Amino acid sequence: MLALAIADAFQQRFGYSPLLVRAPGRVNLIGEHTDYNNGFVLPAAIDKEITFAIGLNKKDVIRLFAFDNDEAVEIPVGEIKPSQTQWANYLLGVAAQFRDAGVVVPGFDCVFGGTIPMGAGLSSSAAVECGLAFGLNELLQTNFDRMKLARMAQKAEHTYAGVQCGLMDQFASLFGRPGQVVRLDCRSTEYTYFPFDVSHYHLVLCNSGVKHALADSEYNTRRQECERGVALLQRHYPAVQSLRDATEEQIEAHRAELGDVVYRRCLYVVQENARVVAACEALAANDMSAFGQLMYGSHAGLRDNYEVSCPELDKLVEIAQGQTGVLGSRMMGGGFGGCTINLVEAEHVAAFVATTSAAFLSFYRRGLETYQTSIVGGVSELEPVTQSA
Ligand code: GAF
Repeated sequence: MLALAIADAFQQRFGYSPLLVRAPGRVNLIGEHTDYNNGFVLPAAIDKEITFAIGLNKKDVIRLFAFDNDEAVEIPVGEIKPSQTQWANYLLGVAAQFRDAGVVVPGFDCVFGGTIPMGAGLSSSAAVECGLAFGLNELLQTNFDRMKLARMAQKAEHTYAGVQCGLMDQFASLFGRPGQVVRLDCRSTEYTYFPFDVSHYHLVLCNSGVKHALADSEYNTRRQECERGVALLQRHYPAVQSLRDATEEQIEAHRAELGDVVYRRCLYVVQENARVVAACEALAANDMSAFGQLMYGSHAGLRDNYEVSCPELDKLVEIAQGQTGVLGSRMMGGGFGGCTINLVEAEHVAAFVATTSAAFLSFYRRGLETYQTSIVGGVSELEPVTQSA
């Protein structure tokens, strides 16, 4: 059991008993690149998680240990700053957020490891940030609420990982509920849970195995393109504070002024927001085939107008489309690689996995990893586990 191994590693390295925390990764059913445009998203926390052992060490040092790659980083508590070691930045960024919130951060120890595949678009980095934020909040008794912790984790990603992400991933990791997806309004931060019936429909992830080095810089570029669109639209419509406030008609009316690229980015975001709203109505009405059609529409927009897909993701969606029992398929997350998410009728899951894997193998000459996810609760403390001597 992973928690036992992590707790053991902590005890052996540091000689005392830690607090244990689990933090899940996420899927997003629909609503991509809408979060930083003040729009809607529809994520859920999944049973791929990071486990943490954390404790205060009564020394002036932060000692971090990545269990999965057997690497340690130490930094004096008075000198929290970005590290050369990428994984450490997700943790140090969170410590910096506590410090910047006026908390005197004492020395602490953290061992972490997990089952979220890296670079698969399942938000392993947000899980790392959120798990430590939750753990420090407990140990330091700072009483920040979950929304504040999500924002601190998001800020850690901005400042220490250099990705100007929205709130979705951190929100999903902290606010997940078993068996439910959650629609977040990223403008008001109001959220609504919807039951997701896993006895009839499964969410199957297909990992393209692609991780483009450009993903982070392209992500930031998309965000800038949206901001440029808002600035131009605002000249004509002062009420447009973000793309959430814009309409397709407004974007069409100023197509030439926006220019082709910014026009298509804005159009995608406005249409995707509308798709999330429609998808939630379909979910509430249990109209899963309408829901699936919206997923296909999302993929087409991400591929053609937002231009964040890649050939492997497009191929996976193409292979899925038309298979018996497949209601919807699309790329998920930031893009440029990672997974597709597929809405599949329960009795057709085995055939879907077999057919898709065979088609992918024959096209790319390499195997396809697939994950059948279940929807779990957000970040929580784990019961202490029995440790070996
Ligand atoms: C990444 C980001 F971290 C999220 O905030 C979100 O923008 C997503 O890409 C795209 O929807 O996961």
